[in-house]
Amino acid sequence: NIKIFTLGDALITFNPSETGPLRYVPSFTRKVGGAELNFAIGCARLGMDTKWVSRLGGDEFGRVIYNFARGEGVDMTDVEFIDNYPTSLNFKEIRQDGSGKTFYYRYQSPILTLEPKDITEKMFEGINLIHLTGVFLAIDPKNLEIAKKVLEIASEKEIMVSFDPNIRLKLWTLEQAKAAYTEILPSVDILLTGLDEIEMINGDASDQALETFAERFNIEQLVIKDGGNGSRLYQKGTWHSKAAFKVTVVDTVGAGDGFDAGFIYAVLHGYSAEDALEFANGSGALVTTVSGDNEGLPYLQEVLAMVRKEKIIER
Ligand code: KDG
Repeated sequence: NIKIFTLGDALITFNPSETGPLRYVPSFTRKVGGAELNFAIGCARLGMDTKWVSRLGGDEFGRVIYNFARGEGVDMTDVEFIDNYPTSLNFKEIRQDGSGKTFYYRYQSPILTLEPKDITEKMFEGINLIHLTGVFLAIDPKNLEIAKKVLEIASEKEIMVSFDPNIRLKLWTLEQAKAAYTEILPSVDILLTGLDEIEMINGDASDQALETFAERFNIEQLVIKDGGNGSRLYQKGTWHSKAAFKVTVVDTVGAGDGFDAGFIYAVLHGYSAEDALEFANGSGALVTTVSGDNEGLPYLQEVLAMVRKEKIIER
């Protein structure tokens, strides 16, 4: 079976009981979030063996995240509980159109205890693809060293690398983000970025500017996610594109992670460029139809039903 590796921080996510400004929201539902964990759950639901490396608070909320991720079938071998580092929190504001704002309480994340020396070759046995995101890099400057260690092992073992910049300007500045990405990108095979993000990173998102960007960093597959407008892929000098699926949006947070999981599944299963974009669009769209950062991540049959427009028998 295909094996995926990812690494990152998770949080307890509080979803509001009502849409609109957070100051008027009286109650929340406790859920689980974290870009890389969402990705890991997405991959696991699509049937891939997925390892998530992390550190969790040695508290009740750390247990919630652990049990949730384990329940989704994620390989938790390299997840440890850390005492005296409370699990981070994220309160979400959701607007009527399903788009969101995040309010982090993320001051001393347990993942700060992860060191480059904790990354060992053994973690990568049988791994086909490594996925990193900018959220992990944004949490602490030291995490760039950890990412570099992961990338060194990737290059030694010739493991494919995907990266999602996941810009979080509440965690660092654009200048800091760009400096870190510049160090990571030369090792990236598949870049999965939002159109708004690549515009920020590159200053210009015209086709020509993106082609130059892909060539500069030697990125094999440059994937541009554009929400309701669909997605595009630049590969081997050619652009491919696919329109988005029309769905009723409830909560957009996590859609990008769902797209990433879908795209990686499709690439590792030999899909053509257009089919991979379509599969990823379907996977991302389904995330937005359910409240929460990862609850809507689809199982394989659900994406297949969407892209082939087949019916699932419901009753
Ligand atoms: O991509 C979704 C994530 O943004 C969410 O689950 C929380 O990791 C998170 C973050 O830092 O925003």
